[in-house]
Amino acid sequence: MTVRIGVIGTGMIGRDHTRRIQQVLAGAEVVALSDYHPDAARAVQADLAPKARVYDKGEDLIAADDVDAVLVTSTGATHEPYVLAAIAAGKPVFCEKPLATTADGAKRIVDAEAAFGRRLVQVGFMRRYDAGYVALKAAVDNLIGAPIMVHAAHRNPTVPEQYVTPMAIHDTLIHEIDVLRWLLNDDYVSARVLFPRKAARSHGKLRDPQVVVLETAKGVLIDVEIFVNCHYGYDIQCEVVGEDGIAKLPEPMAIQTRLDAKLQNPILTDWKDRFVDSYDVELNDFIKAAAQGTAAGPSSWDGYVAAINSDACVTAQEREGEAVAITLPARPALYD
Ligand code: NAD
Ligand code: ISE
Repeated sequence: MTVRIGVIGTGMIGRDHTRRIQQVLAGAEVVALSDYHPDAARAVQADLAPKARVYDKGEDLIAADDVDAVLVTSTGATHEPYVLAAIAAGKPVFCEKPLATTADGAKRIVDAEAAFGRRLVQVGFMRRYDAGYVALKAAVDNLIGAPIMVHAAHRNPTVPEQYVTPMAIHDTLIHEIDVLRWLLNDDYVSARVLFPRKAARSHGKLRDPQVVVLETAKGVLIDVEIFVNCHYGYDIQCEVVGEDGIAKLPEPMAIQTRLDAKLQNPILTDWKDRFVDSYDVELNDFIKAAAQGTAAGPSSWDGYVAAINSDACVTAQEREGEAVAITLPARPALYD
């Protein structure tokens, strides 16, 4: 079966996922496109999916008879209504992070999916599909003994002026928030945020860098440095300290050179290149599950938990240095 997919939001990642479905992956075809700016949808149609129909409204795309499954890749604040509409239509939906911009919004999605009674939603937490993180998880589970500490870093070369301090949590740390609880098979009980002096390249409305300290239910202490104007590259680091040893996320494959009396390894500069393979694998997982009328991988429960944790981290930013407690509600049986 070829899964007929409609894509809502044809900006940077909507275009890239359309390219994946049309040119890289098997088993699916983009048959519909929609964007708040119809010209953006028409441009993707012209470049990547000439047979796709362009809809003015995302809701009409979701309702279309020839759309089997939906990709929501629009701006974060617009995700919730589209995901709810897809659940109401009984169609599998892949939603880019964040699932919703508030924990209440994410809970409405969890409630709707639980009431529907079958998983339909996959959230775009692609790091769970990254070969490096998968290998790291195997080492954490089988080699280094029970985890005690995690040291992590999420560094971007630069961010635009519109990127303000809470976005370091909602837009950036959210990947660590998801992948580290998956990696440790644990949940967070508190968050603290510490700010060193502001880096010279950080702009007016952004306090950059910052360090988020998360404590888990099993007593693991995690420090994550977020530095989104680090200038030198896009760099994701993760090291887990266990009872018996240490496991570290591998560096992306790169050609090492010995040239001009220097030993050098290139560093990537764009997140699209760093996780290019994991985006392929996560969408492949979505297509396979959608062909069966369901969803797999990171669930709306994971999206909801990420939203609760993100809210706690933003409060912790506001209360610099203070520990903010995190409690999770009971998990519906659908997500066991
Ligand atoms: P973008 O700004 O390039 O694209 C967003 C698109 O959504 C734009 O074309 C915009 O016109 C459209 N849009 C806005 N409101 C809309 C609405 N109501 N209905 C339909 N379309 C609407 O942004 P982007 O970088 O492509 O990010 C999109 C989403 O993907 C965000 O939620 C972002 O956090 C997420 N994202 C995830 C990753 C990842 O690594 N998983 C990377 C980048 C972006
Ligand atoms: C971006 O939105 C992403 O999701 C990337 O994966 C992340 O690394 C980057 O910091 C975000 O801005």
